[in-house]
Amino acid sequence: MMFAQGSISTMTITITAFERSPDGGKGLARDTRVRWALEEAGQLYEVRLVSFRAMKEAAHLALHPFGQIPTYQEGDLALFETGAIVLHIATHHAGLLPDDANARARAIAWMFAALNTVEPPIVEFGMARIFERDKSWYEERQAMLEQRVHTRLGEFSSRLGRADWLDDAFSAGDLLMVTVLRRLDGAGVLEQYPNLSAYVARGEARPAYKRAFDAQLAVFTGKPPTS
Ligand code: GTB
Repeated sequence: MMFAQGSISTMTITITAFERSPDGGKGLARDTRVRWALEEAGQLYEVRLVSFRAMKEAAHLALHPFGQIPTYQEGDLALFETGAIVLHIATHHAGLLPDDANARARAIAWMFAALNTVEPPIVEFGMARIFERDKSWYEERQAMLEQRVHTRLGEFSSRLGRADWLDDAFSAGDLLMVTVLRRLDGAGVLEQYPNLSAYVARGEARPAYKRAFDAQLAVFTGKPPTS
């Protein structure tokens, strides 16, 4: 598959994604944030779909030591970890990081905050909902994990306040934060923070996000993206 927007890198960018994402095309797997960053940056990219089995085989492990998706290849460069991939895209193309040095540093701090401070409790909470439901201690642990998510969301909600984005303009920090918050889809948690729900909706309304979402959904529908 190949998706085209805006200016073109001289080298082909290839990312990997699930051949069949367990989310059924809801855009919750982490290739969506890389697709979104590439769309914001106006870069063409190709997608190589990998099965769960292939992800653990030598060829893929050479690209990703933990046998996961997404990976990113561009010429001689092979990257894994979505934070590093989005930062690479944001560093080399306009649109995802401000020019002002301090604003740029703040945006990068928010990228780390999204992945290092906000994402872990959200992922832990979500994983328990999927894999631990049959455990005798599920309810008790789940209440604790949900409380940890609320702690972070409450703090983040206070900081975001009425602002549209984390700083003056949309940045890679917002991109990662929105994708992290989207992992709460269906949990009935984010809705308790109207400013955060609106923040996620603002991210999802961006044309670049829509193109990224449609492209990952097309893996399921088998139909080419419409936007
Ligand atoms: N820290 C790494 C990064 O940011 O790149 C984490 C990468 C990662 O967790 N990749 C997952 C993976 O490859 C896919 S995104 N898992 C397979 C494995 O570890 O064997 C996580 C994910 C998977 C599925 C859903 N879903 O179905 O809703 C959501 C998110």
